[in-house]
Amino acid sequence: MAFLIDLLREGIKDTEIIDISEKVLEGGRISVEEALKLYKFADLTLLGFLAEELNRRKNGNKAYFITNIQINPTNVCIYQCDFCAFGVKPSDSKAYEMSVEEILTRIHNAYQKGAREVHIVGGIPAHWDYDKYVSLIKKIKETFPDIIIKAWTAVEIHHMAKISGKSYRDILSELKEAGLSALPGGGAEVFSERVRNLISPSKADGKAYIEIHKTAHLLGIPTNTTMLYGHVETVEERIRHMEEIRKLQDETGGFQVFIPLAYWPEGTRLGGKRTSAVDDLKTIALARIFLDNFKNIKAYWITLGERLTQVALNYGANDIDGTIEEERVVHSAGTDAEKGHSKEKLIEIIRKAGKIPVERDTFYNEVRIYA
Ligand code: V47
Ligand code: SF4
Repeated sequence: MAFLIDLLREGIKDTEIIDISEKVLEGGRISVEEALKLYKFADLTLLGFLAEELNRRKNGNKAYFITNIQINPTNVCIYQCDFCAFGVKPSDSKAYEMSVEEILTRIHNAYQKGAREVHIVGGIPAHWDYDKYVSLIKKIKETFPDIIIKAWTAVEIHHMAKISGKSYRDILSELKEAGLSALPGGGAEVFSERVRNLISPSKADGKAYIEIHKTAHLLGIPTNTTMLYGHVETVEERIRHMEEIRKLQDETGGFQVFIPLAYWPEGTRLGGKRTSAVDDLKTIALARIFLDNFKNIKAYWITLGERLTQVALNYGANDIDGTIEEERVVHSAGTDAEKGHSKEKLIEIIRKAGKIPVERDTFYNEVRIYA
């Protein structure tokens, strides 16, 4: 350790950056201000070095993937967030809704190929009642008892509360009873009120998102969590977002993984530019350094593409998500990644990044190590 710190002192002129780096290497928790300094003034290579050192202490040389299927049951959505090219009005020529039979057939096909998780996230149509959300979970669980269901974001849970008059607690308990095992992390965007008012003023806000995840944790439902970055937010707003997440994790320990989602602008009302690779890597690295109470940081291959995902696995990330089969949300906004990948391809992506591929389940239990 002393050797690493001496090395830093030799290479870096800025004493504040050296002090923060020393704190990180000694396992200390950095403040919002320190994180902001690191993002603004530390080299990308220094951030990567610090993040990867912390990652290796927690995860060794392993990187995770899962054999799963993502289902986006409908793109019809009452909210129309400005950053989203997926959600459309019912009258739109691109509008679709899968029948329950179609959803079951898709899951059946993926199950035949070894899928152990179904991840459900979609639009929020006005005509779905509360029972539709619960009965879909029940039907999937009855048909595929050993598949794990990770479904409905906090935005959907908040909407269910509005249309049913039930509490978050009752809704999550009923979904759990029906067969839901985990919540995905979508819908977090950036918690700042300023940002929410600009990009998605009417859906569940940051406070509701945190309350729903906390309620899930207290009911024994683990959850994932995200941050959509690279649109109108400042770097400080990103770090404050991660601070809220770090606080709840201290309280409950119920988050399994943090997933920074790079914004894709094509076809959105918000427009703008794609994030740069440097910003993507800095954001992943900073998440690893700032979120000292997280074991897992995901480099989502759908938003980063295969090559940058490989670099991210050496900048603090230890997970790349899964086989997916057919992703539609980020593909509507122009990502050039494939729609899904075979398990063999994910193993190759991880191996070529210099890491040991490990197949995991939804809860990050190791299923098979591909040494
Ligand atoms: O909530 C929407 C984001 C999320 C765009 O929990 C966009 O394991 C980029 O949350 N550019 C849905 N992103 C996906 C999601 C997710 C994905 C993978 C794994 C997990 C997990 C969760 O996609 C939405 C929104 O934040 N999104 N539009 C866009 N233009
Ligand atoms: Fe609807 Fe979700 Fe897209 Fe917003 S991000 S428009 S809530 S599908």
